[in-house]
Amino acid sequence: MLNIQDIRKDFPILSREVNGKPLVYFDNAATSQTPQQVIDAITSYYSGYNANIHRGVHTLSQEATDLYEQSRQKIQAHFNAKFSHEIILTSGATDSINLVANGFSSLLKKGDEIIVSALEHHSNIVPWQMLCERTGSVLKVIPMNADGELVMDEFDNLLSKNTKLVFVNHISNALGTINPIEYIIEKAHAVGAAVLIDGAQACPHVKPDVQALDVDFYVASAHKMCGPTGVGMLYGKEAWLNKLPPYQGGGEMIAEVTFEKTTYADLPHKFEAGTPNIAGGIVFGTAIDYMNAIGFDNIAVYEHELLEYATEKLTAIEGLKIYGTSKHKTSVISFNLDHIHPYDVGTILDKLGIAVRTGHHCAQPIMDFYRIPGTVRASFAFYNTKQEIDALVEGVKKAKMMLS
Ligand code: 7TS
Repeated sequence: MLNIQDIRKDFPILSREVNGKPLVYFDNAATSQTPQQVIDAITSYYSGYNANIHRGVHTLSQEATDLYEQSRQKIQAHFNAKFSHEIILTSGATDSINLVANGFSSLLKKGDEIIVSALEHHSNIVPWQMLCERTGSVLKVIPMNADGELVMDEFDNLLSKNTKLVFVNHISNALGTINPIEYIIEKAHAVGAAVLIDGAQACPHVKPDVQALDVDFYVASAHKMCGPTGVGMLYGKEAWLNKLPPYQGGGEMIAEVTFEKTTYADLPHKFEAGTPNIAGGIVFGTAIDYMNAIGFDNIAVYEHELLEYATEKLTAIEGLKIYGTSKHKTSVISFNLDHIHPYDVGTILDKLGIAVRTGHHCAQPIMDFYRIPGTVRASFAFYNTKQEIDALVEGVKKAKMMLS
């Protein structure tokens, strides 16, 4: 059992007010809040050992390098990667996806097929469209049903010997649906396709095991899992990372440079050109330690309780419709009030100190499917409470009264 009141003390922002009301932070799917332990680790870096990494003989540089590499090992252990050099530190999930999409430019040819899903974030659609434009490959889409689930029969039909890549998110950021990635990976591998799983929305809720999944690529952003913005990771199987060409050229990613020919560094540095977000990389590990100390099993049980509680209370409001009603979902509730624009509901909730996201959540095809401009999205984390959900429910009732 989690002691939520104790956990909340770790997050200084949770005790602030917004518009004269206690902050109720329900925009965790956009970014999570930051515990003091992570804030302290950022301060320690800048006040104690700020230096560039992998290049200095001096003590500060060595200390920073050691902690950066230790963090990579923590990330490796967390995701159960076989080698630490299979963990590439990037600026986030978007960067990780673009790295892979760019690499596949040289491996695909006209007529090859790429499969994405109807539930993707734009960052897992646009880079593949750009890749198709460059290579003449064709993008195919696994459709969704009214509950916000992927239609697996259709996926089976899309697969063929031409399928080279499949990209699906682990959990939908707009609806909360948990996708059957084990099935998708197995079926894609059976036709010889590689699979990238976008775990940006999953990693705050579950602990993926990349070896058990046998996935080729898995991406995540630290800022959705109690870490800072501007840092994330790409897991790739060693064989795939060796096959992909470098993404960006620059310092740190080379073995030797002459004007005639440059040779590239070994993994992971081949994909890490330039000075990275050093503090971010180091405290990504701190954030993972923090979440593991709370425990992903505890998080799953508690967040499910919040999801059920909020679903029941919100559904009882007349005229409120929830989008994303799969039995397999995490603590994201997307909803609309009859005839009322989501932005107007969000604005009234903000006046009451309640932070939600409104709009298409960077997943416009989902909104098109439902023929709506967007939704109000409340996304819960392990530090939220039922009392906060009560405040949301009262706020939504108030918005309905004011806007009807
Ligand atoms: N993939 C998914 C499933 C996401 O939810 C997000 C961000 C991204 C990729 C991109 O992550 P980034 O860290 O590179 O930006 N999702 C959201 C959201 O739902 N609201 O704001 C960001």
